[in-house]
Amino acid sequence: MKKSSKRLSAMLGVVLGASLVLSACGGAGDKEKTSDGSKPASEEKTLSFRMADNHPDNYPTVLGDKKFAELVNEKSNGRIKISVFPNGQLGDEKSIIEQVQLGAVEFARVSTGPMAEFSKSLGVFSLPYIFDSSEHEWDFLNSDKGKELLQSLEGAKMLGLAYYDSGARHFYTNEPVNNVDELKGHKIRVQQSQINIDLIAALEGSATPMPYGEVFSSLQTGVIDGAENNLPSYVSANHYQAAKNLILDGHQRVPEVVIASKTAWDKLSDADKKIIQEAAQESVEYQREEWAKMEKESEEKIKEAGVNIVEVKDLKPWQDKVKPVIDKYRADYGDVLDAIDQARK
Ligand code: BDP
Repeated sequence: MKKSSKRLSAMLGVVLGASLVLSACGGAGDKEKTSDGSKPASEEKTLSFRMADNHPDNYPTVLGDKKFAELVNEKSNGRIKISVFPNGQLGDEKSIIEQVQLGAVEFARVSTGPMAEFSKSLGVFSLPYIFDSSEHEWDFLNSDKGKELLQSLEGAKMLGLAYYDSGARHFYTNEPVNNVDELKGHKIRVQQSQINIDLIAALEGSATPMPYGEVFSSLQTGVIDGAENNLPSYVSANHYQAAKNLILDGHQRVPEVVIASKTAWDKLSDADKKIIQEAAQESVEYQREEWAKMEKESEEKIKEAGVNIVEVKDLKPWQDKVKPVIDKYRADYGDVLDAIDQARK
């Protein structure tokens, strides 16, 4: 019942979204003057857009989205309105990316994990242990190559506007896992991409790709033995209540990305594009501050909840075991991997 009503509202959303794009952007390229010679209608038209996020209200990405929307509204003197739909209200992440490609949803904040299946270049972020730290990751994201990747989505009918922080991902399971070899045989949920499937295969587990929103109940019912994510997701999606064993291996740093639909984008004036691009970039600092806060809070929460936390002192056995994944994808991502190495201080 709940699921079908969700689906219905998502479907209605597609129709509504499409009509919004039409009414919002229909005249954006129209340079005609009005009969009294005042400004072209396109410059005065109010534009309304939707932005999707699969996290709950107050999660750092949703706070970032709202800051982005607020800045766009301010910079356009209230003319451009972006309404944020959190909680996966407009659909799961994969379907959101598809809707953005179609122009049915104009903006979204998604993980670069599933984006890999739509725009191969972003797949590099799902490769294991390529960043040493948050600083290393962000030095790369802010480098020319990092920016180039963000701008590489046009072929997939999207635009990358900004990266958001998503920390490091760790494994968590219903049974204790004390070292890399103990992951063997576990059924682990992963983000929906081939690299993630290969990663679990290298760790001798069995990969179960599925949408994020299904992970909690799948952990509870035993459909999967474990999953992996950053600490704020582990806590806010309640995974920590179902999988109480956490091993801090930090296998990936998969940044979030704010995307725009190219269909909607192409109908915007250059001035409006600039407003939106600047607002997205300006929202990053705030999102990262909120991220840092929630990472700390989540750490406290899992300690209080009595989660069995295993530190990984030596990453070498983990890195050795997943080397075939890096080897398999080196041909695809060699230049980016080199740039990531160079961003290491
Ligand atoms: C979280 C990302 C979210 C993904 C989720 C996942 O913020 O966008 O949907 O991971 O594992 O960290 O699918």
